[in-house]
Amino acid sequence: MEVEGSTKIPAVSELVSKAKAAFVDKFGCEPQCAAYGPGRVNLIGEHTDYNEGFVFPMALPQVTVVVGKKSEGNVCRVLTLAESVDEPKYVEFPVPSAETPLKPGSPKWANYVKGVVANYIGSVVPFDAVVVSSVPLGGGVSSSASLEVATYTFLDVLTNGGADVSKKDKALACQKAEHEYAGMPCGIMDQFISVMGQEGHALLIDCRSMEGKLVPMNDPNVVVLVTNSNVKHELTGSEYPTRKKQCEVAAKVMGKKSLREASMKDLEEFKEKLDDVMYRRARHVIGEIIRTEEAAKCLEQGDYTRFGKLMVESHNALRDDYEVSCPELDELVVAAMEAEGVFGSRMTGGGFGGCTVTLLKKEAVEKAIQHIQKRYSQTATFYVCPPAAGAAPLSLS
Ligand code: GAF
Repeated sequence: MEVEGSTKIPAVSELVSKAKAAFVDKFGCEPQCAAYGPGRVNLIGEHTDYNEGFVFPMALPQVTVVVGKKSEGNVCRVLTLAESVDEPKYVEFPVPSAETPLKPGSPKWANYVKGVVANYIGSVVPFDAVVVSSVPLGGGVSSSASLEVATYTFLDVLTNGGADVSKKDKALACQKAEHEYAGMPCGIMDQFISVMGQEGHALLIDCRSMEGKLVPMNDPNVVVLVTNSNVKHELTGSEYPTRKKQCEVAAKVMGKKSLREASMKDLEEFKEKLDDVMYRRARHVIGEIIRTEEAAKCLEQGDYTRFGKLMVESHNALRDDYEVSCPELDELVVAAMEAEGVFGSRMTGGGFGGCTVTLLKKEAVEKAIQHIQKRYSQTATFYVCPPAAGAAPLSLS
């Protein structure tokens, strides 16, 4: 869909051509196989996955592509063309073994690849590969999960394996890669949706049972607008584990395994035993889990007005109780809510910068973009994003 003011999302085939040309240039031969993993936007259900709650993301048409070939010897060689990643953009590392275990290090981008290689369920063979991506980096739309999942799917194709490994186990292996190699104690949402997304659907994920329910999202009159604030406050890294810990402590104080088990009534009952910060963190999570389940029902019923209200409630709780928003994201949400035809808007992802997600009438999108940009103090980037498919192998012909 071409929309004035929005950035065109490159087709996957374009990324493959780019990666193929770079592969020939770097390694002097044609790649044999390719795979991709999408980024994601979370419609609602923020900071609930590591509390065993509900999340409601959809896969994005922006993807990471890996193309490559088995190689001789014992070394994996990877070149990335992804923009704004740390240098160097080319790395070599051994196929992991007892004698040569992999370790995270620098450059940081390669840790996601190495982490997946180390956690791959099956035996890894040496390979040469090129990575390209259209997922905005540091935008809170899971560029890292898309790289992990693309790498995992690429290894499946490369080794003709993976057939006996469930999608859930693949997502869990990629999550482990992120924990161990990027030091980010993330929940399961990003890897899960990157593996399991389906075109024209959002996915309600129950992070306790690990079950997903696909909800159709294919009303031709309604669109999802992802707005990149183009700011990233370097707080996510340190603040994320702090939030996770606060939630665990709050659950413990209430005698619960996780905040999923706690109700608003429990929270009020234990108010005196929780300090103000912990109380507010738990209030966001408990409220957000309720909002997310309701939002999925609203989408099924086509009740976009209520869905939009829940999005705004979610944003406000993330801003005031969970304290993971920032002035730029707040500005974008206020501006979006002033525009005509907008049902709802909120920050999406970990927070402290990155993107907002807005649900609005298709006929209103161009004017909404103009309005948001006019009111935003910086330069935003806009993407109109139809719900896309999860990771898959790609043809090279
Ligand atoms: C990051 C994490 F990786 C996810 O697991 C999730 O917790 C999200 O922040 C917040 O909802 O993307």
